[in-house]
Formats: sequence, structure tokens, C-alpha cells
Amino acid sequence: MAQIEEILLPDVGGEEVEIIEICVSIGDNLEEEDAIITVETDKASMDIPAIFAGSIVSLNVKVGDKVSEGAVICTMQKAGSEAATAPVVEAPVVEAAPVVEAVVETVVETKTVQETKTVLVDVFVPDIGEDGEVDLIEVLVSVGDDVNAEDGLFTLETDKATMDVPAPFDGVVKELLVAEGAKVKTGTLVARMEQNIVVSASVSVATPVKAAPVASAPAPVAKAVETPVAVATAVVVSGRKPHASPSVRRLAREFGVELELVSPTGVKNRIMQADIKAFVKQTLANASRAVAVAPATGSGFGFNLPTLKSVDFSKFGEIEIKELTKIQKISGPSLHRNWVGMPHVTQFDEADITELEKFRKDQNALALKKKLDIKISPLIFILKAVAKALELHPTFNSSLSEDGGSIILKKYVNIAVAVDTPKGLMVPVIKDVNKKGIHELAADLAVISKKARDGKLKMTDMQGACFTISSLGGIGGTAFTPIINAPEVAILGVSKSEIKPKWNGTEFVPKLMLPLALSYDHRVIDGAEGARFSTTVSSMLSDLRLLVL
Ligand code: CAO
Repeated sequence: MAQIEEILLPDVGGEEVEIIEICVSIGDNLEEEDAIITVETDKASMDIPAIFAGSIVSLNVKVGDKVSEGAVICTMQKAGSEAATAPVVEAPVVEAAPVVEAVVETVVETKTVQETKTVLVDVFVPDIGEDGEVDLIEVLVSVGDDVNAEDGLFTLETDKATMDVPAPFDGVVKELLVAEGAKVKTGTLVARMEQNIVVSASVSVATPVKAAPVASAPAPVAKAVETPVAVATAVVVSGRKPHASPSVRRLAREFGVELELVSPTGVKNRIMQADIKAFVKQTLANASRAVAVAPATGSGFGFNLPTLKSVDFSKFGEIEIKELTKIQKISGPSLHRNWVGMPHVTQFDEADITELEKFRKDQNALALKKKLDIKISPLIFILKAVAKALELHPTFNSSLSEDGGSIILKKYVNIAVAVDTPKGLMVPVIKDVNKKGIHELAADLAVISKKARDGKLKMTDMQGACFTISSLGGIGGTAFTPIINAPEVAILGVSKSEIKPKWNGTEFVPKLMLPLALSYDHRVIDGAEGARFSTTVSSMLSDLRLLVL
């Protein structure tokens, strides 16, 4: 029996969407997942795929239509089902008189039909925030394991952190395609998992019902007409393997993009047109950055930097060659790019933290008495003062746009803290510093600096910073010029506090002075603003009451 189904627009985020492309014509034979139409919301464009293989019987929409969830897009005949004709069933001849006609009524029922299907789904390495390959150091599951969504499948180690590749859904591990020691990158196919997906359809079934016979004019034959079953389907499918629709594949082909390298953002790991565009944009940006940091030839700055000649140092005495750490190898080019690519100005200042230090020590003594596992270092107050200064001087909480023509102001206050670790410098981020109290920040700093030192930071722990603080105060030194961590526009360097004689108008008094060094990107921030920001931070550290104003 022919099965004609109405394909309805699924939930695409609860809003009205505009149809920007009709990807099929009447009569086209489609495979499951082939795009039928492309719709556009404020945020993205997406394909609406065929939920089964079949042919297009009718198209109910056109380009430019604005449609909402449940709108009929088209009707499709399921592959393998017969032509949609209404079979007429001859009822046996009724010979009796008086002649009776069996009146046929059609009752249309709408039912929700749910079917569970098991599908094999490819699992890829998600976006790890790095372009190159990283080491797969541990396989956490075995074939046949039942895992829950977000359970770790593999552990990867980058130069900055270790992170797990999580199971994208509840399911069973069917194949492990990589082993310990493998090199993988974003988009590498690492496993196959079996997933139960639920296909739910609202089905309208027209069923012929024989009503009670009624007396009628004589007629020799009563015919019972069996109406074909018409099915209308609104399908919500949960769980599909990552894929791209034909229109997205076409776009990828046009740009020469390998789909395996693109991180999907669509529902159920679908690669969207926007993902292809973002990938191309990122690749171009990386290419131009690579040109910008090329140190010796073609520096990208309109001049060539002189190359260092290689020197045979062994001619002058004993030498040893020691490789840079992985972190140094990675952070080196970034530091170089940031140093050469941004016009740095460093503003120096001092904050009188005599009172703050007294308060801090009292608070630590109190915490000890209360047996609280909290230690407040000067850095906690510096975080708080910087968060307030970022709110008061929003230009510091911005990034320069790619074309250099505007700044992007951020309404959140996430501050990165440089942490010295045995493997090198790591820069984890404390989120929403402006909304947190001193104790919460102390706990956060303790957690992230421990994670950094144990090499347990995840990529997400190091993303989303608005500003960085680099504190060398626990080590020593009077001042240094920190390098801005692009795309941030400023960084605060903190050195060791020292008692200094300060003139109060009549005499010299001993004051505990904290040296501050604020480096900022002069393309975004001018000197006066830099001095104002620095003064705001030092004033707040000198008088904590200003923090609550
Ligand atoms: N002046 C004087 N003393 C200071 C100080 C300052 N500015 N800042 C911290 N101290 C003291 C602390 O009070 C603590 O002393 P006590 O143990 O007596 O209380 C001691 O120095 C050690 O502090 P800390 O370093 O453990 O804690 P912190 O909160 O100040 O810093 C962290 C945490 C993670 C930032 C720090 O440990 C670190 O790794 N700093 C290095 C950052 C770095 O390498 N930056 C360079 C980047 S550019 O290459």
C-alpha cells in the first residue's frame, strides 16, 4: 500500500523561520537525510532533511515563505510503497430484497506513533581548541560497554591540558578505531557507538467504517469502498550520526573543504552551512596570522626581520641542547605574534596595600580559627579590584574586531590568571569575577591553580577570558612588562610588595607598596585611559571601601 506522508517542519528553535532554498523538485527521489528545504533563523541557516527515503509528491512551500513548527513542507511517498491509488474493493453482491446500501463513513484518527531504531553513529574528536594533532593517552572504555552521555571515552593530552572525548549520547560502544598513543585532532573519527533513536510521528489514519444499513431505493449492489490510508507525519528524530546534507556538501565542495575537519554545530551533529563558512573564515584567518608572524622572511608588516645566523657555540666551550617544552613551543609563536602584532604600552603604578594587608591577614587568621580551608592571597583582592575597574572602564573589557574597525565590548567579567607550572606557564580563567566574593574567588583560584599544576586543565578552563593578571609577587622583582594575551587588549602584571617610606605631608611613614604594570593595546586604549584604569585599580586596593561604591 502506498504511504504518502506529509513532512512537517520540526521544531527549529521555537521561532518562525524563512525558507531560503527549496532543494528538491516534485518527482525527485531522496535518500534519508537529503535536504528538502533550507530555512534561516536570526542565528543560523539549516536544512530540513528527509526523514526517510522516498519521492517528492507535492511541494507545499516556496522560497520566501515564513513557516513555523508543524507547517506542511511537502508530501513524500515512502520508497518501496505502492502507487497512491485508492483500491476499490468489490463487496459481494447483496441479493436480498429490500435492497440495502451499506453507508461508508470515514473516520480520521490522529495517532502518535513512536518507533525505536538502533543506529550506528560515528564518534569524532570534538573541537579541542587546537589546530594540530594531540596525543591520545588513554582509552577509557571497551567494545560492548554501555556508556552514558558525557562519559569519557578517551583521554587526550595537549601541551596545555588533558581532556576527555565524551560519549555524545547514551549508547553502546561498538568499535574503537584508535588506540593509546594515537595522534588525533578535532574531527578525527575515533569510535562507533550504537544508539537507540526514537522516531515519533503524528499519523492521521483514515479508516472506512460501515455504518448501520439504512433502507434505500432498490439497487442490486452495495459497494463498500475502502479508502486508502493517508498518513500525515510530523517527525522528530532524536539521535543521528554526524552528517551534512547535500546542499552543505555542495558548499563544502565549492570551497574545497573536507567535511571531516569541520566541527558540526547543528542539531544531532549536523554540519551546517554556517559551519562550513566559519571553517573557511577560520582557515583564512589562520593563514593570514601565519603570514603575520613569519619571523624572518615576508614578515607581513611591510618589512623583513633580519634572520639570526646559526652559530656553532661548541667552538667556544661545552654545550648541551635542551628541547623547549611542548608548552613553550606552542606559546612561543603566540607570544611573538602578540608582542609584534600589538603596539604595547606599559603603565606603571603602585598601590598602597598597608590596610589591605592587615585586613587580609585578619581574614586568614579568622578562617584558620574557623577551620575553613581558605587562604586569601593579595591576588584575590587584585582580581576583585580589576573586575570593578573593567566594569568602570569597559574599553578594557573588549577585543578589537578582525578588520580593526570596531571593538567588541563584553558584558561578562572573566579574568585569566597566569600560573607557573612544572611544564610551563598556563593561563586558566576564573569566570564572573565581578559576581563572586573573596572566599569564592580564593576557592576558585586554589582549584584552577592546582588543576594547572597537575596538568588537569580542560580547554574550557582556559577559554573566554576578558583580561589577564600575571602575578609574580610571590616570587619577587620590582616591575616587568607583561605581554597582552590576544584577543584581550590589556594585562596587569603584579610584582612583590615592599615597605617604602611615603611622605604624608609632614613626615615619612612606612607603607606597603604593591607594584603594578598594566600593558595595553594602544590601538584600542589611549594613554589617558590606561592611566585612569591603573589609578582605579590602585585606589581600590588602597581603600577597599571603593569596591562597594
Ligand atoms: N607581594 C608580596 N607577596 C606576595 C604577593 C605580592 N604581590 N603575591 C603573593 N605574595 C605572597 C603570598 O601572600 C604568599 O605568601 P604567604 O604564603 O606568606 O601568605 C606567597 O607570596 C605565595 O603566594 P602564591 O604564589 O602561592 O599565591 P598567589 O595567590 O599570589 O598566586 C598564582 C597564585 C597561581 C598566580 C601563583 O602561584 C603563580 O603561579 N604565579 C606565577 C605567575 C607567572 O609565572 N607569571 C608570569 C607570566 S609571564 O611569563
